[in-house]
Amino acid sequence: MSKLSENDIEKKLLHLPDWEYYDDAIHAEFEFENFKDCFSAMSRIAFECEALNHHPNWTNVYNVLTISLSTHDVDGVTEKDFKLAKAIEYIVEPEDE
Ligand code: H2B
Repeated sequence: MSKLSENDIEKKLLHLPDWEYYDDAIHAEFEFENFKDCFSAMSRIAFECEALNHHPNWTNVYNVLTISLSTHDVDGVTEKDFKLAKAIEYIVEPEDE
């Protein structure tokens, strides 16, 4: 899986308005009603990560989930990160799909 150029990443991000690119990764923050809803989304995302064999750097504070996606193997962003970002969007904001 090859590292995408900054230009390619910015073009792809036009379809993913919740995400931004900096520090060789794409980042998003999602806020939920409460901790239960947040952790429930995290569990669903975790299954998707296992299915894709691609895993986020993430932190959770009460009802907020902060996610960074990059491909460690290439020290940058690849198609794998976009595939996972789209799966996360579908889980977190299904009405937007
Ligand atoms: N997740 C992420 N985000 N980047 C990787 O390079 C990566 C991963 N590599 N999950 C995978 C697992 C690799 O370690 C296994 C062996 O395929």
